[in-house]
Amino acid sequence: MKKKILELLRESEGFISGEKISEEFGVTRAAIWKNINSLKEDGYEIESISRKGYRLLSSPDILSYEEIKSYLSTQFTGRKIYYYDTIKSTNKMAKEIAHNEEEGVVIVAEEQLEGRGRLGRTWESPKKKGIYFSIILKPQVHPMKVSKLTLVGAAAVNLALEEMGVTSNIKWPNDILIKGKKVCGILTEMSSELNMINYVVMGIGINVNLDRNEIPEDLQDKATSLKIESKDEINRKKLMALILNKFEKFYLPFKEDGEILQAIEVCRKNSAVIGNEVQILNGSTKKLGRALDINDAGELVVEFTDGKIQSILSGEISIRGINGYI
Ligand code: BT5
Repeated sequence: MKKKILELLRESEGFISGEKISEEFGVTRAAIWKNINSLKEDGYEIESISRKGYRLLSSPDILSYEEIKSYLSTQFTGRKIYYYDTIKSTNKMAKEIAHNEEEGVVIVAEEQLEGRGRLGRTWESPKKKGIYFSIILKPQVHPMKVSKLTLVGAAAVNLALEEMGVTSNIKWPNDILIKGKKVCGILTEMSSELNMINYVVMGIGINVNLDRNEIPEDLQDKATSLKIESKDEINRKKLMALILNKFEKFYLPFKEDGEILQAIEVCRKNSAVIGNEVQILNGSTKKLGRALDINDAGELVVEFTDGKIQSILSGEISIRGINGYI
């Protein structure tokens, strides 16, 4: 009922009377009053004037389905969204519910208390300053193909940022950088049998409206936000929807035959890595080389210092910058 009343308020230009809302939904005036109050508690600014009725003045800056849907053009991605004000980790929650949910379901939170990176690392997720969400996927392809899915997320974020007027680069396989500093990280996790995927969870975290002093001390020299770089507040609702739109477009071919050629092309064109000297970290060993390309399987092609050329399926790399490897 609350959602329907919100919809009606949005659609009506000017005031809508309590009487009209009661007629529309067949509920009492008291019930309407209760729902309006609940919407106000959610952050909607609603003016109420006796004999005139109710008018929506403003909507809160939150990432619920109701708020992002006007920008969404997907068939199934983000058409069901579990929205949390605070959560430990959207990836953790997504994995808990994935068995009973359909592909495309999204878990989003305004804040994560235990946001996670790869290998047990942390993802800083301050409240309402970023976008933190996870998408549940159920592709019927071989589990071996899943690691390249991260590139679908990376290409989607890169193009969505471009559409918002922010130029970024993709640091294979899971980071988005602006001028060499990390603005977004992607964590892809999977549950599978030997040759069948149960589910994949792709978590995307983006630093959106953080000011410089809101970036944690230890990340100051390697992290940034969209606001810091573009010197403007960014519309989080629109950005999240654009990412989901582009994600679905790149993901559909993967569902068909496990290929993601369009996404890989975006990752190549906007790569922060190709042509640069890189350090490949594998457990405790480090190898130096030059990144040559990303092949059609989504692997990074590297020429090592001994002249050997190898394709790397997934892993940790750092790029040589002016101050050494970052
Ligand atoms: C990642 O790991 O970059 C994956 C991050 C995924 C976060 C999303 S948010 C929604 C979903 N739910 C989750 O719990 N996670 C996902 P990795 O490549 O391992 O990078 C982690 C490293 O990035 C940390 O060790 C820090 O050095 C740095 N870092 C942490 N928070 C950051 C931030 N907000 N901005 C930039 N860098 C950060």
